[in-house]
Amino acid sequence: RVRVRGVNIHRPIIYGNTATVLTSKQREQLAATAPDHTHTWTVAVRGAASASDQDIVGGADDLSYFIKRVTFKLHDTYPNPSRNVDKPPFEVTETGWGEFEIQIRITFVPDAGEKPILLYHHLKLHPWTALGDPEIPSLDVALKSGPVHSWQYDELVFNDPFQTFLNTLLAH
Ligand code: SLL
Repeated sequence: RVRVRGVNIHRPIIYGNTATVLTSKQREQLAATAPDHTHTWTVAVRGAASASDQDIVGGADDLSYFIKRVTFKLHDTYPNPSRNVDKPPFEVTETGWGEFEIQIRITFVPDAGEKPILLYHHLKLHPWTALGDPEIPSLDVALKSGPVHSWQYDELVFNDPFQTFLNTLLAH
């Protein structure tokens, strides 16, 4: 297997979460199993198309040609906190009551010969509030301000990639 020396190629991604306050109907449905849950949220890793890629539709967000698995390590209060996702969309949706740090491990396809990389995301449930207001707004206030979004842009960089992996990346 040949490495292509001096080449580095990157793939832009975003990772993070959206969160919304549970409706009273959703809370009713959870009353027996998780009466303390207040929010539903989705944590995800997605492709970030550059402006010039905007016209690439369908599959622009499918990272499975170079990502084999994304493991989202949730807080220990969750059953089976280590969640493996082996196909797109690389995301986990859950309900809960609290914010915590999520460890995101990205494993590449075997052809890549790349070590997994670790990212950390602080799950954000509560909207930002004005100075002097409570840091965690009441559910009524949060409901009115709509879904919370917390996303990071990043680039997965491959230095001296294997020729076959480089071809795979360039073919997409
Ligand atoms: C806190 N350090 O104390 C954080 C921990 C844990 C969040 C937050 C529910 C889990 C479940 C859940 O939201 N855990 O019931 O399955 O704020």
